[in-house]
Order: sequence, then C-alpha cells, then structure tokens
Amino acid sequence: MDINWYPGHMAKTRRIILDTMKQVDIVIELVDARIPTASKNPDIAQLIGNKAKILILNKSDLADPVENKKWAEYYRSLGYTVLLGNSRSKDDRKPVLNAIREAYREKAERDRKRGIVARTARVMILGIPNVGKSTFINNLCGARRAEAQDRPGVTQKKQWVPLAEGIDLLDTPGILWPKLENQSDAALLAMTGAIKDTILDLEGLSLILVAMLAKYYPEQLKARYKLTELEPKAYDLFLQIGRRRGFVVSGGEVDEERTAITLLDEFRGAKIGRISLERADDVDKTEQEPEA
Ligand SMILES: Nc1nc2c(ncn2[C@@H]2O[C@H](COP(=O)(O)OP(=O)(O)O)[C@@H](O)[C@H]2O)c(=O)[nH]1
Ligand SMILES: [Mg+2]
Repeated sequence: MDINWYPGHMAKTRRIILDTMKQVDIVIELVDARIPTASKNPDIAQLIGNKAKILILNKSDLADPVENKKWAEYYRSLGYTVLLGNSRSKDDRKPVLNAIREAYREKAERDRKRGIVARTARVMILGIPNVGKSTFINNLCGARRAEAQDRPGVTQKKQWVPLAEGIDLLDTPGILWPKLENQSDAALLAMTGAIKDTILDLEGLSLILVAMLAKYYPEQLKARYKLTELEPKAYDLFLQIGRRRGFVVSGGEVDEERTAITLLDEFRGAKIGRISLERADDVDKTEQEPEA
C-alpha cells in the first residue's frame, strides 16, 4: 500500500485554517475513538497555537468502552479537555456546550474585569475526513448546516451559527490531512473508512484486521463467526471465516474478495463488537506531541 494524497493542498489548507483561526476562540478537534493517534492531524498544535481546545473522541459508540476510558485519561493527562463523542446522539449536545462554556470562562472573566462585555465564544471544528465533523455540526446546530464537502481546507462561504447564549459555531469545518507517518497508520485509517477503499488492497487490509481482532478480541471474533477455535495464522483464520460464511466458489476455494469486504464492513458497522484498534497501554510515551 502506498497512500499519499492531499500533498498539493496541504499548504493552501494550512493557510486558510490559520487565517480562519484569527476569528476563533475555541477549537474542537475530532478524532476517531477507535484510532485516536492515527486519526489525529500531526500539525494541529502548531495550527491552533494557544487557543482553548477541546478534544472529542468521536464514534466512541463504535469503540471499546474500556479503551475509551483509558484514552480519555491519557489525553487528560496531557492537559486536554476530553469528551467521548457520539455525534449521532442528541445527548451529546449538552456536554459539548458545557465544555465550551468552561473553556471560555477564563477569558470571559478576564474581559469582564477589564470592563469589556464578554464577547460571544467563537468555535471551530477541525478533523480529518470522515471523522464525523458534519454530523457533529448538524447535531449541535439541530439542523442540516454543514455541507458534505470532503475537500481539504475551509470553504470561503462560512457562516457563524448561534448555538446557545454566548456561543457561535462556524458552520464549515476545517478538514485536515491525517497522520500518515507509516503504513500502519495508513492501514488503521483505511480500516475505519477514513481512506477510500478504491485505492486499497482490500485483502491485505482485512488480513491485518483479522490479526488484530484475533489478538485483542478473540471472543468477539469467535462469537460473530461461530468458531470454537481460531486458526493461529492470520491467513488461515481469514480463510476459516470465509468458509464458515459459505463464501466458497466453484472448486471449493474461498472467495477471498467477498470475505475481505465482509470482514471490513462488519468491523466498520460494529457487528463484531465495539472494537478499538489502538490501545492506550501501547502508546509510545516518548512520542508525545508538543502542545502549544
Ligand atoms: N457510529 C457513529 N457514526 C458516526 C459518528 N459521527 C459520524 N458518524 C458517521 O461517520 C460518517 C462520516 O461522517 P461525516 O459527518 O460525514 O464526516 P466528515 O467527513 O468529518 O464531515 C457518516 O456515515 C456518519 O453518520 C459517531 O459518533 N458514531
Ligand atoms: Mg463533512
């Protein structure tokens, strides 16, 4: 797999976001709770400088609850305000508004002391493609505001939407490039659907997925595919699953493409269970990003 896209837009995107940032008080960064570090933009700390920031571990409804808790603790220990998010749930609105108010309180208080009427808190959403930015914005605005424009950058025709007393949200999110430092990040992004299938080797990807599931979620895998034992080698296990599902072509061979697509679809749809593909315990503590 060789994934390399957006490079032509990155400089322009960066410029637009930096420019937009001048009008913003609070940045909400969305990452995918199943792969928090791989779905984080590597340059975000530089982009947002010392603005107040809220990190949402989005799609947490699809991720392992135990890992969600650990990741939230991990990022809190780095000084982030962290929320577990499910952008499709109306229940998310209130905690997000509270976090915004909390993040803005200090500045508003400072202003008040200096006799300045506290200005409305202006909030912007940032995140990589497909992480749930539009869904998040629609959920907060209670209407279909965010256009589905999966292009990097921020559209020129942006608008501030009043969310609640004292809070305005920019209705177009900043779309950032993901961290593609290595093939393993790229594979994680592809498995969760952040990178389009068409540019990927589906079978290679589903073999990596099967190996990870066998290691961390063997019981869920057995339950889903009605297996009593898991073949120890990833490729054998992959074939075992295909056969169990009856994906066999004439001659008795396993239909590998169909097996691969099924495995990826069922993982993405959380049919195998709530799965996290990055583990907080494995995080490389020496690799912490510098925070502004
Ligand atoms: N299960 C789940 N799905 C989500 C969540 N947020 C977004 N999605 C889905 O993820 C897909 C991408 O969302 P979208 O808002 O278009 O992402 P964007 O590219 O960042 O704007 C859509 O199918 C959403 O329904 C979430 O918190 N949980
Ligand atoms: Mg969108």
